[in-house]
Amino acid sequence: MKSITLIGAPIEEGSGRRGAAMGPAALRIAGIDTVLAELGHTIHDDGDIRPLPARDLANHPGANNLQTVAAFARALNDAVHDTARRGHFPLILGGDHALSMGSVSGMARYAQEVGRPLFVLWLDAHADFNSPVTSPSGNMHGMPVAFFCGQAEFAPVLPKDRPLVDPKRVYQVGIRSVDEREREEIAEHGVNVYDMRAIDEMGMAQIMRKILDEVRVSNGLLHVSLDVDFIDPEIAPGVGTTVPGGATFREAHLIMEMLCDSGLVSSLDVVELNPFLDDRGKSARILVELTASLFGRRILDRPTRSA
Ligand code: 6HN
Ligand code: MN
Ligand code: MN
Ligand code: MN
Repeated sequence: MKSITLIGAPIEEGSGRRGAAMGPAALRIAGIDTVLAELGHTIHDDGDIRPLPARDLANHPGANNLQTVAAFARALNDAVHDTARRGHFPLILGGDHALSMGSVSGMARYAQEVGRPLFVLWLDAHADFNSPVTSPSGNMHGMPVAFFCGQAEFAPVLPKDRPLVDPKRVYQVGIRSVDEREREEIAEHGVNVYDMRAIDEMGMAQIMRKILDEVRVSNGLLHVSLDVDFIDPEIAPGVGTTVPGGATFREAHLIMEMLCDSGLVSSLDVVELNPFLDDRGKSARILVELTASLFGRRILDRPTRSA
């Protein structure tokens, strides 16, 4: 059983619209803490971080709301690192995907201290490998992967000498919407991409076995970043950037079940939930179910519920 620390990160300034700041509240209302406690884990809820904007940074034309995004990145870099050092599992409740600039950087620091390589499983419709130079929108939730790989150094958001993630240890699964410059960047830097077509052709189980084998042979830590838009919008509509043709309910659960069995996962982001766009809490509930699968709920343990 694990000691899990919930860290709410109500950021929406990294996305192009309002609503994701309500994500942590919706995940709590959907019962994320009770579900995990019922599985036998110890839950510490650290509440929501509410950092003041980073006024030391100048506004940047290609990085919308940089001061707020940087403030969350700095706060999470520290909170996630401290949580992992205390021996707890950091579970970050988003908030838009820009928060992963901080959460993944914090885990990269921790991984370096314990002398293990950090791998990242990026479950998303998008590659999130833009920079202020390449981004068509300027929205920083499209930039976290480039950032924690050291490929978007345009402002002193975090120290330049911080531990970075090797792009060859990033595995993107579910991808189906990539910008032109992003496509060149992920190819150039060797990011591992399993797009929806790869899932169709190979099946999720084979993809996950390959990824988990890589992490295992390297004795790595695995950070999982789950963007709501990874899942098909028919079943998870509560997100601002829906793309048709996403993962099914079972594909998403299978990933979580295989991750649980592997015992390799060190940390998790649940991001991009926009309760304002959701359909009566449907997406929040699916995210809670998926999190439960990652922490040990099995099909035969799922209670029968009346409709
Ligand atoms: N997300 N590639 C687009 C952009 O604006 O950079 C979309 C990014 C979406 C980000 O879903 O986390
Ligand atoms: Mn994303
Ligand atoms: Mn996305
Ligand atoms: Mn590059």
